[in-house]
Amino acid sequence: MRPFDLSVYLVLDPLLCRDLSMVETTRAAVAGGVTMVQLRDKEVGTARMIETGLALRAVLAGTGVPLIVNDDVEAAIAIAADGLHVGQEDMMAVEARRRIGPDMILGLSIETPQAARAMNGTIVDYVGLGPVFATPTKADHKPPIGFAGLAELVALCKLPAVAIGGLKVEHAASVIAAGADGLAVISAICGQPDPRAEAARLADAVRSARARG
Ligand code: TZP
Ligand code: MG
Repeated sequence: MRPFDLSVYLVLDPLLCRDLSMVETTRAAVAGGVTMVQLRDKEVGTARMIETGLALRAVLAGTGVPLIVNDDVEAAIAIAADGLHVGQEDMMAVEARRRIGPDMILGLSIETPQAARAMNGTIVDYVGLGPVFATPTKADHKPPIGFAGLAELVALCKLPAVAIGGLKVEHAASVIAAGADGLAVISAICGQPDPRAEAARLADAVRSARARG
């Protein structure tokens, strides 16, 4: 498995990316300092995921930034992505690991202490914890957990952890203080007038939060 850094984890959303495509948003965000990129598109099938994924792979080649595919194991394998991210309602983590093999990064969404306790930590490489705040970006999200809930899940999971849900640059210090390794964001980067500058602000905020911690 390739090494990964959860500090600033960009989750792509094709609708929010608007005028800039997901590919152009990624190019800008990586120049600004994002450390992970996830292709997440709930509206399209595997063929389209593969097409976009290959374009993203080309943009990320040589940057050291891993490409993670949300939910679509076939697409993840077809494009030789660096990783796969699954939610609780998606394929079981065990089945996902079986399909992708031992070397691909596997991320799992955890929303409750029950899910954290039920997780098989030996087959998962990192957890996505949240939503920290309510967010219009995900229609059907679970109740927000806040920073106290985030700290509880970090402690239960004992794995590299990235927080998600309504996070902006001003939340970086609290996310790091809760014990997470970084912030996953959609709307803080996708659809922003200057995704590169927003990514740089997030990367700086995480760096200074760590330096202070
Ligand atoms: N999972 C939990 S909240 C969320 C996902 C995919 C959406 C996060 O989007 P935003 O715009 O960063 O709040
Ligand atoms: Mg999913």
